[in-house]
Amino acid sequence: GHKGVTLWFTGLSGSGKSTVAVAVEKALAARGVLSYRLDGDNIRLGINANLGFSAEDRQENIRRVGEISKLFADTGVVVLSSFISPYREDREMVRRMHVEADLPYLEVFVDCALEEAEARDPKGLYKKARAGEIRGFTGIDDPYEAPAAPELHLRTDQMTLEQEVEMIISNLQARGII
Ligand code: GGZ
Repeated sequence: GHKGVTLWFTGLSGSGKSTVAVAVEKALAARGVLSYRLDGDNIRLGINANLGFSAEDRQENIRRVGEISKLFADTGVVVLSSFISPYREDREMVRRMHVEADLPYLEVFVDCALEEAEARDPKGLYKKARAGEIRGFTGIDDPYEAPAAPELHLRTDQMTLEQEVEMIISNLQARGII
């Protein structure tokens, strides 16, 4: 059996948050562990369709996703939440929600140099941000506050995906979560 937990992936656009979460989801499924992924693609089109990218909207995005993550974790699911979540204060709010509900919470810093994320530019958004076609883009003309003490620190510009998955799975095992 296993307990619920929220793994909170934070990092720049293009850092690899979703890629790692998908791979961890696969590894968990292979072990018979139920997980669920939350990210901008399923959240910002649905429940948070009314939110943009101002500091206030990002905070509300993170607050709602934090509450949703908490509810899933409370049912025993391993929640994989991938959001840039650029503000330390917003991430600490989500951590507090979980601590107060006595639910495990692990912050995963998906750390990638801006130059590398920008070189990847899978959706061409950095290019648009540099051209001024998108304003307030994280890392370009909007802040990203790196975590000071994440439970897990993945350097996606230096590690393989397999190493990253292994690091997360063994950490969950060491904590007795799976
Ligand atoms: C950052 C933006 C922006 C701005 C659109 N800044 O690479 P993506 O496309 O798929 O990931 C980014 C996603 C970020 O949504 P989050 O909900 O994770 O952000 S936050 O946690 O800050 O609320 C990017 C796209 O949305 N995108 N405009 N201005 N990313």
